[in-house]
Amino acid sequence: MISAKQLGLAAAFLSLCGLSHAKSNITSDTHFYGQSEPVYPSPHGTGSGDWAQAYHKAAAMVSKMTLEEKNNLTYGVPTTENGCSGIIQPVPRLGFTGMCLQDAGNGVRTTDFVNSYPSGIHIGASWNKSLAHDRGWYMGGEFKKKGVQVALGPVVGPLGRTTTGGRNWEGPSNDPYLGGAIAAATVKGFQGQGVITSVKHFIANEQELYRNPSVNSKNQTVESLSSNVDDKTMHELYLWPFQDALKAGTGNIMCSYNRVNNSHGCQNSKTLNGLLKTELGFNGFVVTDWDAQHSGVASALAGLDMAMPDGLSFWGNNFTEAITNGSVPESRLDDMATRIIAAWYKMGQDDSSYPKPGIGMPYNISEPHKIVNALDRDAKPTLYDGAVEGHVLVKNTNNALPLQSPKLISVFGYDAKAPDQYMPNGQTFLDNPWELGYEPAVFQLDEAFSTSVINEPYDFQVAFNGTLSVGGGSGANTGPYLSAPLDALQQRAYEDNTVVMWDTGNTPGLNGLMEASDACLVFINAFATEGLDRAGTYDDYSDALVNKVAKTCTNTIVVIHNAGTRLVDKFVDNENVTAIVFAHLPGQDSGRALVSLLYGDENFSGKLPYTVAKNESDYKNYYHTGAVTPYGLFPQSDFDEGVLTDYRYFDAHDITPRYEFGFGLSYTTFSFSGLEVSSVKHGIEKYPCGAIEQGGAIDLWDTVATVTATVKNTGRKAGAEVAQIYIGIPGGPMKQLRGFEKVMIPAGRSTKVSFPLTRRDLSTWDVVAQKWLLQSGSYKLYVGSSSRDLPLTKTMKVVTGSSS
Ligand SMILES: *[C@@H]1O[C@H](CO)[C@@H](O)[C@H](O)[C@H]1NC(C)=O
Ligand SMILES: *[C@@H]1O[C@H](CO)[C@@H](O)[C@H](O)[C@H]1NC(C)=O
Ligand SMILES: *[C@@H]1O[C@H](CO)[C@@H](O)[C@H](O)[C@H]1NC(C)=O
Ligand SMILES: *[C@@H]1O[C@H](CO)[C@@H](O)[C@H](O)[C@H]1NC(C)=O
Ligand SMILES: *[C@@H]1O[C@H](CO)[C@@H](O)[C@H](O)[C@H]1NC(C)=O
Ligand SMILES: *[C@@H]1O[C@H](CO)[C@@H](O)[C@H](O)[C@H]1NC(C)=O
Ligand SMILES: *[C@@H]1O[C@H](CO)[C@@H](O)[C@H](O)[C@H]1NC(C)=O
Ligand SMILES: *[C@@H]1O[C@H](CO)[C@@H](O)[C@H](O)[C@H]1NC(C)=O
Ligand SMILES: *[C@@H]1O[C@H](CO)[C@@H](O)[C@H](O)[C@H]1NC(C)=O
Ligand SMILES: *[C@@H]1O[C@H](CO)[C@@H](O)[C@H](O)[C@H]1NC(C)=O
Ligand SMILES: *[C@@H]1O[C@H](CO)[C@@H](O)[C@H](O)[C@H]1NC(C)=O
Ligand SMILES: CC(=O)N[C@H]1CO[C@H](CO)[C@@H](O)[C@@H]1O
Repeated sequence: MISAKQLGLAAAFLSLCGLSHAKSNITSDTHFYGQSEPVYPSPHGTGSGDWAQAYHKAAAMVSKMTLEEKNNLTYGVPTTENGCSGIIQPVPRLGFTGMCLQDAGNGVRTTDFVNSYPSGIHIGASWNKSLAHDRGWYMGGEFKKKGVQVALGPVVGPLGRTTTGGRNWEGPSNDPYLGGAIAAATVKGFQGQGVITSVKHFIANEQELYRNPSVNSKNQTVESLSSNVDDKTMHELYLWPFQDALKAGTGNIMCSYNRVNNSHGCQNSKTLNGLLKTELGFNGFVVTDWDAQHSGVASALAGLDMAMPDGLSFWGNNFTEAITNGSVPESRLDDMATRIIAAWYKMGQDDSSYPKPGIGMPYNISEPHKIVNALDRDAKPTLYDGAVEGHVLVKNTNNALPLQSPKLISVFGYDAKAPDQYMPNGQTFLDNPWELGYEPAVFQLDEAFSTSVINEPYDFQVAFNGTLSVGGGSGANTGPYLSAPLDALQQRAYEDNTVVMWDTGNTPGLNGLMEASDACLVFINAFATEGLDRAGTYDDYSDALVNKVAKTCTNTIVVIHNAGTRLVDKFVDNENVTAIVFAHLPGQDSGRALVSLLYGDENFSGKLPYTVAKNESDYKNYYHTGAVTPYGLFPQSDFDEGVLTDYRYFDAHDITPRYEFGFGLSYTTFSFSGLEVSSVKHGIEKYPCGAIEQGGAIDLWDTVATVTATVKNTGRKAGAEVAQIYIGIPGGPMKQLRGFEKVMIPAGRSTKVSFPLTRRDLSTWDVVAQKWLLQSGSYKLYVGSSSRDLPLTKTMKVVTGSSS
């Protein structure tokens, strides 16, 4: 028997936004039960679609396994044989070789002879799906060579709801459509190599503060944050990019640390059994985020399939007892095992040529170890193009850029040079903030947190000890080298006969020379890491540095390596600040890519994957939330803005941003014309009725309408434009991104772009029918170069067959 408590079942219903009425301090979590709807039993994987063969093979293998062998597939064991983030033991007698699960988003972590790729946010800013695919492909090849079966990425949640969220940089965008498209391409690239992707963090993991249970200053346990999300917002926003990744075939999903409607992410039956495994037909397995398991029987029944990094707390050896005494049906264990083995077969990991788990992952990188060189020369163009395309130019006045054979440039700022220590391949790896000389802010896990975190000084926000090419935490890794901006500028100076002066200390002291400089480049950054939300989106130190240089230098060019949104209003209107580049997190080819852009060998083609406000008060959720008494021990975050995040919120409240979502300049100009709706399927059913395969009802992906437009390069240089289509769906936000195409156009030439719109693209989530609803009505179409530069508009009528 399982108690209501174990299942997280309803004791009393509590409405989503009705959390403010209780007066006394809450000391037990029973108060919250019932917010997350129970969905049982856990559905068995169906092996639908292209999973059929893998399921067939998996069922055959699992049927030969003993109870203990099946059980052993479901949890990690500690090992000193390799440095994998987690391992699953082999079952040699049946030919299952085991698994290595390894971080993460920027490339293989905690090992050597691997590349450090541009981060998620950087690829989001490229708006280039084939680039995302190629990055996944080459990165996947490295994971494979290192003996990794499951790569712990890509990230599509957080989705940037909290502007200062510490992990926003790991995912591509604050917009679910852009994030989903980039993630789907990434999954296809990775899995094309035979590496299973773990798309994470499922779900509504929108801040770092309170992500895990903690102990406060009064020695009380503070539960992990509950993200309270309504059903419509869940589907239209947070679930959307996961759905794309599922459709793309991901073999694994990682459940998150946070709670959803007060039920832990890894034992929430509604999100796992309901949304993921029933509605979206997931055939693969669900793994916990590390140590995110909080129950044994309950998590198994709620749909969790694998516990990491170990089974010491809940499952482990003793989980078999829960099967034999009937608390968990053996069919659930069979389903867990089948899902895991099926994913393994589907990627071809049974092939004897697949490197053995952990073969290139030394347990301790500082001790002698066998070198497994995963570097692949063929990856070089992707590393470089990826670094180039994620730079976004937002200001360029007085023809500041591109630089034209300057005689003298001066370089300022802590972010220009290579890090003082640790690179390349030093003993410590650049994956912890404190290794950058960056001290962690102290978590104040009680009611007082808000003031103490918000007022942290600037040094909690910037990485002082050298250029920032990746954020901190499990998304980070270390490449073979790091091309720092100052090094690349000096190389270029050698070629051009330019003089480069620099002062990367804290006080620019090159007065005199600054006045003679053709350009002054100021490098600043905005640091972020897993485990810590950012203290803000701008810091006085960096802003003052920019203004100080601009006091003397009339051509001040600002380059910001930003791990998330960075406000620029402290210097954007300074007459001497002539150019601003959001350089994001380019990975190892950082400096080389930047210099090509600054000198016009390459053209800027990136666009902001988030909104830059004029002021922090313009954002709805600037800081993390949750510490509201009387729920101090049970932090709550009500997602009551619904789908109105990022540009949807700015549109709804008529707030003018500094730089809007989708914006970015080029060295050339583009015009748009000829918006046409080339086809609309009328008379189709208003609800999808197709079979459920992984990704959901298959007809959700049918093209319902196709829209075309012409983009012309009206300038004198070749360049790439990202044509974007936004749609006003009846009853929905003013407009939402529903298509984009990045096209390279020679000077003076035109290209036609086409936006196929699927049923899902045009639908809203119907909470009563529990289906995507395609409405009969007028859809407003907007096409252009950013979310606020949309010169082409049209109204498209859709008439469904069975509308009343
Ligand atoms: C709730 O807790 C706070 C902080 O510990 C305490 O000051 C307050 O008196 C408590 N209120 C009640 C109603 O117990
Ligand atoms: C959370 O609660 C809201 C409001 O009751 C509901 O719409 C939504 O479906 C719930 N989500 C989950 C995952 O329980
Ligand atoms: C299952 O795993 C445990 C370690 O957790 C190990 O001791 C045991 O031998 C394994 N059983 C089988 C059948 O592989
Ligand atoms: C997008 O990326 C691909 C692969 O790196 C590249 O070949 C292509 O030129 C890029 N597209 C544009 C328009 O820049
Ligand atoms: C904190 O609580 C734990 C568990 O309740 C207890 O073992 C420990 O002694 C307490 N520590 C202090 C400093 O009170
Ligand atoms: C498993 O059970 C044994 C004895 O029944 C107990 O000593 C041990 O702590 C249990 N292990 C776990 C991980 O619960
Ligand atoms: C069955 O075993 C599990 C795991 O040891 C335990 O949590 C549960 O309470 C047991 N149930 C019964 C009815 O004995
Ligand atoms: C790794 O090896 C180095 C050098 O032998 C040693 O100083 C360090 O403590 C080791 N680290 C771990 C986690 O074992
Ligand atoms: C990082 O920079 C800070 C501030 O300038 C300095 O105190 C610290 O020593 C530096 N750390 C390293 C590892 O260089
Ligand atoms: C811009 O540069 C000129 C020339 O150095 C200087 O006089 C002026 O004060 C500067 N403006 C600002 C806002 O610093
Ligand atoms: C936003 O406005 C507040 C209040 O006027 C001000 O203190 C803050 O510096 C502004 N932020 C920026 C980025 O300008
Ligand atoms: C990425 C891109 O648009 N590159 C072009 C930028 O402009 C130069 C000079 O016209 C071209 O050579 C690049 O192909």
